[in-house]
Amino acid sequence: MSSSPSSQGLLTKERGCCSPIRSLLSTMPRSLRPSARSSRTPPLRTMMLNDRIRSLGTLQGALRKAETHLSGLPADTPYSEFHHRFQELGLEKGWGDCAQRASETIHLLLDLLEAPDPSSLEKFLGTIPMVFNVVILSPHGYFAQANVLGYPDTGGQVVYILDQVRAMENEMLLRIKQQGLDITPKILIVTRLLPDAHGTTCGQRLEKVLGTEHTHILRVPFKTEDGIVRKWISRFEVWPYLEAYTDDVAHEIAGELQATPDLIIGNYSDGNLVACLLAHKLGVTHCTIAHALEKTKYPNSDLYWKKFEDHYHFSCQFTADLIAMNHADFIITSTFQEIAGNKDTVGQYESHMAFTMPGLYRVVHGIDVFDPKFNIVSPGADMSIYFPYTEQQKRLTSLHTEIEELLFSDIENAEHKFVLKDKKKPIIFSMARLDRVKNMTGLVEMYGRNPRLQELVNLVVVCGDHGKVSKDKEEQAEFKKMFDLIEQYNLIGHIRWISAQMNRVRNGELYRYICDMKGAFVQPAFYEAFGLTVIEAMTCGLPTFATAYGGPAEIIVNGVSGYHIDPYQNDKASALLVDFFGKCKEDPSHWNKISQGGLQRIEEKYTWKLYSERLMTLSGVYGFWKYVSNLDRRETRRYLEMLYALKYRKMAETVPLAVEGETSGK
Ligand code: UDP
Ligand code: LCN
Repeated sequence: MSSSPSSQGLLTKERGCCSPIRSLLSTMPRSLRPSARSSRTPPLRTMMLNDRIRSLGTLQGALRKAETHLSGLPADTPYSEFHHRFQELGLEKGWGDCAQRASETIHLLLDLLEAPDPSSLEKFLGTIPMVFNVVILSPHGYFAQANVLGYPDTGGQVVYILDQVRAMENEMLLRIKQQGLDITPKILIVTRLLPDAHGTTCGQRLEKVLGTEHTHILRVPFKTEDGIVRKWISRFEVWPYLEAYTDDVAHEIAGELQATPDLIIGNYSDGNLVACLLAHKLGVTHCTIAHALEKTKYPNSDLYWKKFEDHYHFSCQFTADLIAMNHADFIITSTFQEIAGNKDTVGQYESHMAFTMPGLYRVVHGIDVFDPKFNIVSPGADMSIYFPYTEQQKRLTSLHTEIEELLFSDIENAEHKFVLKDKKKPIIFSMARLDRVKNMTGLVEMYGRNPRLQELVNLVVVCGDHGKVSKDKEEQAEFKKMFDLIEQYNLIGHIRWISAQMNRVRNGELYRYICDMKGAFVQPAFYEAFGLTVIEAMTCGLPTFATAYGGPAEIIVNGVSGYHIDPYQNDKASALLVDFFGKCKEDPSHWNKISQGGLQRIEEKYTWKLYSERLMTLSGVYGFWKYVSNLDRRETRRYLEMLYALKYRKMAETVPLAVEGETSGK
């Protein structure tokens, strides 16, 4: 079920180098193409080439003349001063905003026409204007800019997308400016409209994303024959709504954008399926981001799918994942291990290569993990919120009274339970949704089993909500287990259990406050696809101990920028922590060394700036490749259509619809 060579292969295919170059000429943007004409539709704008260029020969001639013309101009000559000459030659806006940039773009294309090589092709495709309208799908859960984090189904994916769009918009604006264009980009995050919004903006149709100019959240409701679905629906139960939802989304985005998107990005299984259906329908470049597929989180969930089916509906989910990942023009992952695993664990994608769901189907070629459509583009943390504790002039000291109340007050209320006895000790801190896989209860048990660790440090966990009874079954069970463990190990006086914290700015200062106390962050998950909390803690300079299963194993270089812990070996993990805090007591520079190591690792690999530059370049490369390889991929697409119509659709119909009137998941 795979296809599509990389940019590496574009120029070396059998058809010879001229064919892709001819395609390059025909894919080069000449105008913006609005999808439908209406009174609000902007006029068509010509870009890069006009009608004088009708063949490769005339293009080459024009480029050489333009190059000669530009060589006689000062490097910073604005485009307006040479646009008449460009138009005479058949060249329009889009080559660059000044003589030097236009000359570089022309030079690149001439090189490509004369001596093509993959890296110049990638550079050229990343330089020319290709992407102005982007649609990002993330249907499930509460998607909003405030008051949602930490609830079931609402975690890092929301943080990731909100940070991603800010970085992408900046990068798009920068590129558009450098290309010498005056086009306004648009990004739409499409999520579900939840009429029962519960103190959030999830019931609002359109919401501007803070810190952006041209990015909005567009909310479209799930509908059935009975009308709009009001209640929250777990991510495991969204399947029967998605086909009708896709049609509604297509209609809404056409109205909002007044144009066909240039790129559609899906997130997680449901978003990826809707993105796939939309991209298929509109013929648009399709990118998928998995975040955390369930197959790796629930061991043996394929073999024992029947046991899980009533609650998790993995039959729908795994089929949807196969369809979306094979349809995608390119796939973005946060780490290498997410694709192909490491010596100890199976990668998220790797686990879809071959598997059996007895009585349902056997997958012999689910995905090719060597397919060049896979790209590692790692996210970062918002550096205006998460910055090193040492940057004293930026520190939010006005929040310290609130933070001290949260950590140390002697009161127990809906926000925090249990009181710390010795408030001077360093803190082991952890924060996550109260999913079983996050293993927050495992951390409490690990701490409870080691009296020496209790002597050295306090434990502070942020998870769940003391103020509400959860409707999520896993969360309910974890809640009970946590109370039981605190009692069993007699942890009162050593532990503080704080409810989910929605204020990211304060959370940033909280990580730094724990740095001031020479504490550490522990991420104990049984499996963590990536782990934004790990990145946030390290970006603040907090030494981090994180699971060896999943992304953190790659984010952290063990012993240098933090430590790996094995969530299945509690005593070994707690011994490592005892060793660390013991060493730090004797030699405080040890703490600084690990803190510095973490900061350096982040700077080198995990920033949104690096992310957005790469994503925009990839969008150009794969947009071009989609055009060149359309014929080759037709058979895969037909097969996927069949899988969707004959298998997936029937499975989705078996998932029960939500019963209105019951209270929602928050
Ligand atoms: N988060 C938060 N408050 C909480 C729990 C989590 O703000 O009570 C944030 C956390 O800072 C991070 C995200 O939610 O930005 C969780 O992302 P991660 O990748 O660690 O895990 P996920 O929830 O996506 O599985
Ligand atoms: C979902 C997860 O479970 C995390 O591991 C990731 O960090 C997050 O999405 C963002 O990709």
